[in-house]
Amino acid sequence: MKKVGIVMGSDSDLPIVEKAVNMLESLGVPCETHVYSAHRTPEEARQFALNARKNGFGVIIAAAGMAAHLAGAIAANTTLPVIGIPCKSSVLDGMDALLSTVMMPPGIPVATVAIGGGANAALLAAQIIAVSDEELARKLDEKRARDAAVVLEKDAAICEKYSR
Ligand code: RP5
Repeated sequence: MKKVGIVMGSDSDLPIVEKAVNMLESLGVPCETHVYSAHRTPEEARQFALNARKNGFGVIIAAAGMAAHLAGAIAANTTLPVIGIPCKSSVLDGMDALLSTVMMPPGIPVATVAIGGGANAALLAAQIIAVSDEELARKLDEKRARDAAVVLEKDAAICEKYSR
């Protein structure tokens, strides 16, 4: 199976990235995680992206906050699918990172998830890999069914308690 590459701009992004790592682990999808910054270590970020396909990656997740150029900078150097996670900073609540990540110019796409959306980034990465992996597609279907069952249990409990 192809690996998911996870890159974060700073180790301060780790709480969000851990959600992605844990979700991938629960689905049995291998990942490799790094701290590379578009601004502080641009050459390492570039080399990671340039070599990602030949190093066995199928998708890259890039998490960054503030002037979040990491996902775009990675996408500029690979044609693998890149998923951006905008991370919330202390001053602008993540709107800065959201716009920096999502507003890519035509030609260099970044699939952007919600601010702090580590779990959905992992699920989207898994869905991309599952295009050519039926076993993983089955695991994703099973997870959807489990998640739906949890909601229906809550519905039954709330319906019983609050219906008059
Ligand atoms: C971004 O700047 C990082 O992705 C992080 O979200 C933010 C702050 O980084 P630190 O100052 O916490 O290292 O590049």
